[in-house]
Formats: sequence, C-alpha cells, structure tokens
Amino acid sequence: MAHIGDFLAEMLLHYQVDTVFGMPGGQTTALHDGIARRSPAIRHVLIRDERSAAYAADAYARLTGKVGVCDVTVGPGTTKLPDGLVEALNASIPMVALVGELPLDWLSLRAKGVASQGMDQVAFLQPITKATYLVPSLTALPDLIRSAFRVATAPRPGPVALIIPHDIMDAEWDEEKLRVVVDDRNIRAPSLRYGPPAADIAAAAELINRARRPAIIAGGGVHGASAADLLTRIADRVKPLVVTSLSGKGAVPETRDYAAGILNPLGSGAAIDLIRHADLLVWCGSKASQNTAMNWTLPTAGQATITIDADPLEHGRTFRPTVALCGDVAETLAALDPLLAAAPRPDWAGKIAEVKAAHAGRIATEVASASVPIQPPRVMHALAQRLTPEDVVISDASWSAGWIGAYIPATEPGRRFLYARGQGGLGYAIPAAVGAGAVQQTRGRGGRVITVSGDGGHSYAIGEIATLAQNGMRVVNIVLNNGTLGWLQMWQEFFFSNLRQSVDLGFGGKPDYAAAAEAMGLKGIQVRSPDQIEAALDEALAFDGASVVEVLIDPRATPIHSFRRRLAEPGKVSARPGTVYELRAWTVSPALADEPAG
Ligand SMILES: Cc1ncc(C[n+]2csc(CCOP(=O)(O)OP(=O)(O)O)c2C)c(N)n1
Repeated sequence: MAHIGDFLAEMLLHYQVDTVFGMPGGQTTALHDGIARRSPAIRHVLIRDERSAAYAADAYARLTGKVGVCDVTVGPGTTKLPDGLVEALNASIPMVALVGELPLDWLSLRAKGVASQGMDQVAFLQPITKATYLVPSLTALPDLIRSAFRVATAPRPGPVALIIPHDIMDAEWDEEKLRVVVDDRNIRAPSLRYGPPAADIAAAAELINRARRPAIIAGGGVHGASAADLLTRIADRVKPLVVTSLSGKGAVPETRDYAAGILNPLGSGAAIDLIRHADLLVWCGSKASQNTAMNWTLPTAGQATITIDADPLEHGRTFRPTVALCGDVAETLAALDPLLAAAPRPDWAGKIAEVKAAHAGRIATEVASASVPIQPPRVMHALAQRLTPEDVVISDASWSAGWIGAYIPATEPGRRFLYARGQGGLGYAIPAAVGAGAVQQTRGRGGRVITVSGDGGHSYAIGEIATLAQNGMRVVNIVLNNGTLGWLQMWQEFFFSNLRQSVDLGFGGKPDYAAAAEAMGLKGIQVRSPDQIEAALDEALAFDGASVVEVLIDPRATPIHSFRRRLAEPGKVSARPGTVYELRAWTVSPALADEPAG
C-alpha cells in the first residue's frame, strides 16, 4: 500500500532532492520507507545526532544550490536541530527540516511529555526558522510541502520546518486526491531574481567609475546568487581591490593581482591593510557583519559606499550607503557590467601589489617553518599544493577558519570553501562533510572533502566520523591538535590576567585522535614533525575512504593578528572586565571626494 511516506518521497524527488539526512523515529518511519522504495534515485543518510543532520543538509545546499533536507523525530530529535537551523537562517541557506509529531488529536497531551516525547514544537522552532508549519490535515499536506520549498528558496533563502503529525505520516496515499505537483522554480535558491531601478544602477556605476581606489567586499551572498563567475569577469576588467568575507571566499580567485584575500581579524593581513586605503567600498552580498567590517570600524568616515543585497532590510543597518542597490547580486552585477569603465588605476594597482608583496614575504617564511611542534601554515600550504578544483574544504569555527583563509588560496571562482559563519558554532565541519561527501558521491567526479578543525571542534562531532567511514566518503579530517581551546586560552591569558580555566582538553598524550579514528573504521595518521606532513596528506588524500590526520601543533600559534602582536609583547595584559561595549556610531557614507589627480 502506498502511504504518505511515499508521497513525501515523490515530492522530494520532484524537487530534485537526491539525499536526505536524518535519524529515525517511529513517527517518521513511513518517510524512510518511502525513500527506501525509491532508492537509488533518492537515498537516506543516517547521521548519529540530529544536529549533524541539519549541518549536513546545510552543506548539501551550499554546494548544490538546491534545498537541503533533513528529518528528525518528535521531541528529542527536534531539540537537537537548532544549531543547524540558526546557522542556515543567519547564512541564508535554503533548507527544509521534516519534523515528526504526535498524532494530531493528541496535541493536548504533549505538555511535560505526557504523551511520549511530546513538546510544543511550533513554539520551539518558530523563532529559529524562516517559517514553521504544523500540517493540520492530510489535504493540506501538498500545499504545505510546496510552501516549505517556496519559502526556503525565495530571497532571502532560509530554513523551514515542516511538522508532520504521526497519523498523517502513516495515512494511506490516495493518488487521485493527493497529486505530486511542484513549482520547479523552488528547486533552487534564489527562486526569483530582481534588479534595482535603472537610476540606482546608473548612480552606482558613476560612483565606481569615478573612484580612484574602489574596493569590493564580497560576501556569501555572491555564492548564494551563483554570481562568482560574473563578479570575476567584471573584476578582471575593472580591477578594483577585491576582498571577501570568510563565507565569500572564492567570489573571485584569490590568485588574481587585484584580490587580497579575506577581510577578518583572523584573515589576510593585506586585506586588512589595504581596505582602509579604498575611497569606495562596494559591499556585495555581505551583511557588513562584526567580523567582516572589522568590528564595525568599516566603512571609515571618508569612504563612499554601495550596498548590493537582495534583502531590503540589510541596506542601512550600520551605515547609510551612498547608493543602495536592492536586488539579486547576479542581476545587479549584470546590470552594472556594461556601464563600468575599465579605467586603469596604476596607483591603486601599485599599492595593492606593494602591500601584498610585503605580506607575501612573511607568509613564505611561515609556510616553510621547520619548527616542532608544527606551525599550522606549513600544513595548510602543503594541503593547498595538493588540492584540485573538484575538492571541497570545510572549516570548523575555530582558528581553523583563519588557517584555511590565509594559507589556502581559492584558485577558481565558486563556492568550494564552507564556513559556518552564520552562527560560528564549533562542531560544524565533520557533519557538514557528511553532506559534502554525499554531494561528491552523487557528482561522481572523484572530488574529495577536507575538513580542518581544532581538537575542541573535532570533539564535538567525533561520533560522526564513523558516518563518513560507513558511507565510504572520501573525507580527510585534519585535526589541528594544540591540546586546548586555543582561542579561549589566549583570550583568558590576555584579558583575564593569565587565567587558565576550563580550556585544556589534552591529558597525558590523550585523546589520541588518530587512534580513535582507526578504532572507528577510518584511516588514522598522527603527524608530529614537519617532515611527516606531506606523506601523511598524500596518503590520506589518495585513500578511497575517510581518514583523520591529527597534527600536533604549536599551542602558541594563532592566525589572529592582534593576538600575534600581543604574543610578541610578553606579559601585556589588558583588563577586559569593566569594558563598556558601546554601539558603534551609525554613519552616513559621503559622496566620493573629488581629489586632484596624482
Ligand atoms: C558551540 C560553540 N561553543 C563555544 C564557542 C566559543 N569558542 C570559539 S573558538 C573556541 C575554542 C575552539 O577550540 P578548538 O576547536 O580546539 O580550536 P582552536 O581555538 O584551538 O583553534 C570556543 C570555545 C563556539 N564558537 N561555539
């Protein structure tokens, strides 16, 4: 007998969803049956913790542009979803979470778990999703599935929870009454694209053409709109300075002369230095968040600004842009393109080259370091030399973000670096690798997935490495083991008078993450000295399965520039307690100053 699980699986197939990530419960078994009956067109990947299901769906969506789908059972399944839902909400990732529920008639019994696993799921999920729907009847189901995909993919994309009561999930499917019809516009995000008015485009083009030192700050929105190729073509011609947020990495190849890497306190030194010299900042698909805006010291008072964002609510949050372009990033760039002049700016190009060269010298020394314990730049550099354009690199939320960001250049336009910057939660990388690994398997082009985590982040998701092994995913998990929560350890040291409280994770040479990996069915390699790095990476990258490469790194190594300066001045402690956290002044960006030539 066909049941609603079959109907759901059919609807998912029509939305071109080929993989669903989740953990079974009695309330969702019909869904798993429906998926199993349609294998291999659609498959279910069992994760070991529902948090991972949402993160895996997030990575699937980031890499395919399609909707990431995960499923959880009522109650304790649902309460583990928020990490991934909030990440997707903040990072504008299209996702649908299929959530089990008690039978509809039992809703009054859900309080205090009187009916097993019961809770108010709507109230719980609503604030952390773009929309949450509780399916009220069988006949309403098709429309609510379509609504879930419509809302998830509409600008600005985000996660939607669809709560399906047990009686509806287990009901018979009358194929005459419930028809499988979907809106094919909602397969990918963004489902709709729109551009700004012509007058705004003209004003912005005029500003860019007049600027002497224009800079583009590209965010994750460039990838969300699949606009990296277009942005690269424009930048190749117009040659502004281009920097990106972490999420925007790959918006242009970082190997271009005009590209200066990631703008972030733990990002590229050249980006941080150069951005203050720009006279015009074009925020392109970027929220101008605390990190990308360098603690909102950007834009500076003298910098003209343009904001390009599909979400009208983003324009003017921390400054009034000189020109606001409300529209899809790709549409807006396409409209600007013919109006932009390829005016040579030799002074600006010279400045960019000079600052980049100054930092390149330091970087060359760092990546050649032969010291023991190992310096992370050396590991990242060796990895960079071994990557192909098919590979995907996933960062955990720790200093790994900075190590990847500054030492592994994006060589092609497009999203092949994933960062959980929506929320910045530790423990993203490995679950996301489950999603990315599934995408790589479907693509079948031999691309690998590489995660980089600290020992803290790795510990969050260590159970999930077995999922990678079980599914035969080609994922290399690099654990930069400094035995401590490095970021917090230094924070305590610098700002709380050398405090060392609840930051150490290593004890007596344990945990041994390589040995743990072996025990869980992966290849495990421990690297203790720089001369072992290359062979370890070669072995892991060539391995047709999942591996952990544990690298024992220097606990004093940090990618944060201000922390490095503090390390160079031993004993300097700044009191953090008592700090007043004032809201940065909201500023009005000026028109471009008319400067004399020269
Ligand atoms: C879920 C979560 N809890 C706490 C934090 C705060 N936090 C940021 S970095 C960090 C330390 C991370 O340690 P580790 O993963 O070992 O990496 P390292 O800092 O040593 O590079 C912590 C606790 C966070 N970002 N996410």
